[in-house]
Amino acid sequence: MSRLVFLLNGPNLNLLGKRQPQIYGHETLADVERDCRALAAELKLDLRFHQSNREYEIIDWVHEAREIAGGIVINPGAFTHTSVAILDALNSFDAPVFEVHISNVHKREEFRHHSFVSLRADGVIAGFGTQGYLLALRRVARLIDDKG
Ligand code: CA2
Repeated sequence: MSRLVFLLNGPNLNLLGKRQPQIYGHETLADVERDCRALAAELKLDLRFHQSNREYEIIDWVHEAREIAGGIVINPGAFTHTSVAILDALNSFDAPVFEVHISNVHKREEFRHHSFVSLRADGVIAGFGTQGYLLALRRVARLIDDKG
Protein backbone atom coordinates (compact mmCIF):
# COMPACT_ATOMS: atom_id res chain seq x y z
CA MET A 1 0.00 0.00 0.00
CA SER A 2 1.36 3.39 -1.01
CA ARG A 3 2.42 5.67 1.87
CA LEU A 4 1.56 8.75 -0.16
CA VAL A 5 -1.33 10.79 1.26
CA PHE A 6 -3.08 13.68 -0.46
CA LEU A 7 -4.27 16.40 1.93
CA LEU A 8 -6.72 18.60 0.04
CA ASN A 9 -8.27 21.89 1.12
CA GLY A 10 -11.14 23.65 -0.59
CA PRO A 11 -12.26 27.23 -1.10
CA ASN A 12 -11.35 30.08 1.23
CA LEU A 13 -9.12 27.94 3.41
CA ASN A 14 -6.20 30.02 2.12
CA LEU A 15 -7.66 32.72 4.43
CA LEU A 16 -7.16 30.61 7.53
CA GLY A 17 -5.75 32.65 10.41
CA LYS A 18 -6.46 35.90 8.58
CA ARG A 19 -10.23 36.25 9.12
CA GLN A 20 -12.88 34.84 11.53
CA PRO A 21 -10.43 33.49 14.14
CA GLN A 22 -13.37 32.95 16.51
CA ILE A 23 -14.53 30.18 14.15
CA TYR A 24 -11.35 28.89 12.51
CA GLY A 25 -8.60 29.81 14.98
CA HIS A 26 -5.37 31.75 14.56
CA GLU A 27 -3.28 29.24 12.64
CA THR A 28 -2.64 29.95 8.98
CA LEU A 29 -2.75 27.30 6.27
CA ALA A 30 1.05 27.53 6.13
CA ASP A 31 1.14 26.66 9.86
CA VAL A 32 -1.17 23.69 9.20
CA GLU A 33 1.01 22.51 6.32
CA ARG A 34 4.14 22.75 8.49
CA ASP A 35 2.56 20.72 11.30
CA CYS A 36 1.16 18.13 8.89
CA ARG A 37 4.54 17.73 7.19
CA ALA A 38 6.25 17.25 10.58
CA LEU A 39 3.74 14.58 11.58
CA ALA A 40 3.86 12.90 8.16
CA ALA A 41 7.65 12.58 8.51
CA GLU A 42 7.20 11.00 11.95
CA LEU A 43 4.60 8.56 10.55
CA LYS A 44 6.75 7.85 7.48
CA LEU A 45 4.07 9.17 5.13
CA ASP A 46 4.74 11.14 1.97
CA LEU A 47 2.45 14.14 1.83
CA ARG A 48 0.99 16.16 -1.03
CA PHE A 49 -0.63 19.24 0.49
CA HIS A 50 -2.89 21.35 -1.74
CA GLN A 51 -5.49 24.09 -1.48
CA SER A 52 -7.70 25.48 -4.23
CA ASN A 53 -10.67 27.76 -4.63
CA ARG A 54 -11.57 25.89 -7.85
CA GLU A 55 -13.70 22.76 -7.75
CA TYR A 56 -12.09 21.24 -10.87
CA GLU A 57 -8.61 21.42 -9.34
CA ILE A 58 -9.74 19.42 -6.32
CA ILE A 59 -11.32 16.87 -8.66
CA ASP A 60 -8.09 16.66 -10.69
CA TRP A 61 -6.06 16.03 -7.51
CA VAL A 62 -8.44 13.23 -6.51
CA HIS A 63 -7.96 11.69 -9.97
CA GLU A 64 -4.19 12.01 -9.57
CA ALA A 65 -4.43 10.34 -6.15
CA ARG A 66 -6.30 7.37 -7.69
CA GLU A 67 -3.16 6.17 -9.40
CA ILE A 68 -0.65 6.68 -6.62
CA ALA A 69 -2.01 7.41 -3.13
CA GLY A 70 -2.78 5.26 -0.09
CA GLY A 71 -5.25 7.79 1.35
CA ILE A 72 -6.91 11.16 1.06
CA VAL A 73 -7.60 13.67 3.84
CA ILE A 74 -9.94 16.36 2.57
CA ASN A 75 -11.49 19.53 3.92
CA PRO A 76 -13.67 20.46 0.95
CA GLY A 77 -14.71 23.79 2.53
CA ALA A 78 -18.11 24.94 1.30
CA PHE A 79 -17.95 22.37 -1.56
CA THR A 80 -18.73 19.85 1.21
CA HIS A 81 -22.33 20.96 1.11
CA THR A 82 -22.76 21.39 -2.64
CA SER A 83 -20.47 19.19 -4.69
CA VAL A 84 -21.74 15.97 -6.20
CA ALA A 85 -18.75 16.25 -8.56
CA ILE A 86 -16.22 15.92 -5.70
CA LEU A 87 -18.26 13.03 -4.27
CA ASP A 88 -18.20 11.30 -7.68
CA ALA A 89 -14.42 11.77 -7.91
CA LEU A 90 -13.90 10.38 -4.39
CA ASN A 91 -16.11 7.40 -5.25
CA SER A 92 -13.54 6.48 -7.92
CA PHE A 93 -10.76 6.35 -5.28
CA ASP A 94 -10.32 2.96 -3.59
CA ALA A 95 -8.19 3.72 -0.49
CA PRO A 96 -9.29 5.45 2.77
CA VAL A 97 -10.82 8.93 2.67
CA PHE A 98 -11.17 11.14 5.76
CA GLU A 99 -13.21 14.34 5.81
CA VAL A 100 -12.03 17.11 8.12
CA HIS A 101 -13.80 20.28 9.23
CA ILE A 102 -12.05 22.74 11.48
CA SER A 103 -15.33 24.00 12.95
CA ASN A 104 -18.15 21.87 14.31
CA VAL A 105 -20.42 22.15 11.29
CA HIS A 106 -23.29 20.56 13.26
CA LYS A 107 -23.33 23.48 15.68
CA ARG A 108 -23.62 25.96 12.83
CA GLU A 109 -26.22 26.86 10.17
CA GLU A 110 -28.51 24.07 8.95
CA PHE A 111 -27.05 24.15 5.42
CA ARG A 112 -23.69 23.02 6.84
CA HIS A 113 -25.22 19.90 8.39
CA HIS A 114 -25.37 18.00 5.12
CA SER A 115 -22.20 16.75 3.46
CA PHE A 116 -22.07 15.05 0.06
CA VAL A 117 -18.49 14.01 0.85
CA SER A 118 -19.63 12.12 3.98
CA LEU A 119 -21.43 9.67 1.68
CA ARG A 120 -17.94 8.43 0.71
CA ALA A 121 -15.75 9.30 3.69
CA ASP A 122 -14.52 6.46 5.91
CA GLY A 123 -14.48 8.90 8.82
CA VAL A 124 -15.36 12.50 9.59
CA ILE A 125 -13.69 14.87 12.06
CA ALA A 126 -15.41 18.16 12.88
CA GLY A 127 -14.81 20.76 15.55
CA PHE A 128 -11.29 19.74 16.58
CA GLY A 129 -9.78 22.87 15.07
CA THR A 130 -6.74 22.35 12.86
CA GLN A 131 -5.76 19.40 15.07
CA GLY A 132 -8.36 17.46 13.07
CA TYR A 133 -5.95 17.23 10.13
CA LEU A 134 -3.32 15.62 12.37
CA LEU A 135 -5.82 13.13 13.79
CA ALA A 136 -6.89 12.17 10.28
CA LEU A 137 -3.27 11.68 9.18
CA ARG A 138 -2.68 9.38 12.17
CA ARG A 139 -5.71 7.32 11.18
CA VAL A 140 -4.57 6.99 7.56
CA ALA A 141 -1.10 5.94 8.72
CA ARG A 142 -2.61 3.29 11.01
CA LEU A 143 -4.75 1.86 8.21
CA ILE A 144 -1.79 1.77 5.82
CA ASP A 145 0.38 0.10 8.50
CA ASP A 146 -2.33 -2.49 9.19
CA LYS A 147 -2.63 -3.33 5.48
CA GLY A 148 1.15 -3.80 5.27
O1 CA2 B 1 -15.09 24.01 9.33
C1 CA2 B 1 -14.58 23.81 8.22
O2 CA2 B 1 -13.43 23.39 8.08
C2 CA2 B 1 -15.35 24.15 6.95
O3 CA2 B 1 -15.09 23.13 5.99
C3 CA2 B 1 -14.83 25.48 6.49
C4 CA2 B 1 -15.60 26.05 5.29
C5 CA2 B 1 -17.10 26.04 5.54
O4 CA2 B 1 -17.78 26.46 4.38
C6 CA2 B 1 -17.58 24.66 5.94
O5 CA2 B 1 -18.96 24.71 6.18
C7 CA2 B 1 -16.85 24.18 7.18
C8 CA2 B 1 -15.20 27.51 5.04
C9 CA2 B 1 -13.76 27.74 4.94
C10 CA2 B 1 -13.55 29.22 5.02
O6 CA2 B 1 -12.35 29.44 5.67
C11 CA2 B 1 -12.11 30.69 6.11
C12 CA2 B 1 -11.07 30.80 6.99
C13 CA2 B 1 -10.78 32.04 7.50
C14 CA2 B 1 -11.50 33.15 7.09
C15 CA2 B 1 -12.53 33.02 6.19
C16 CA2 B 1 -12.84 31.77 5.70
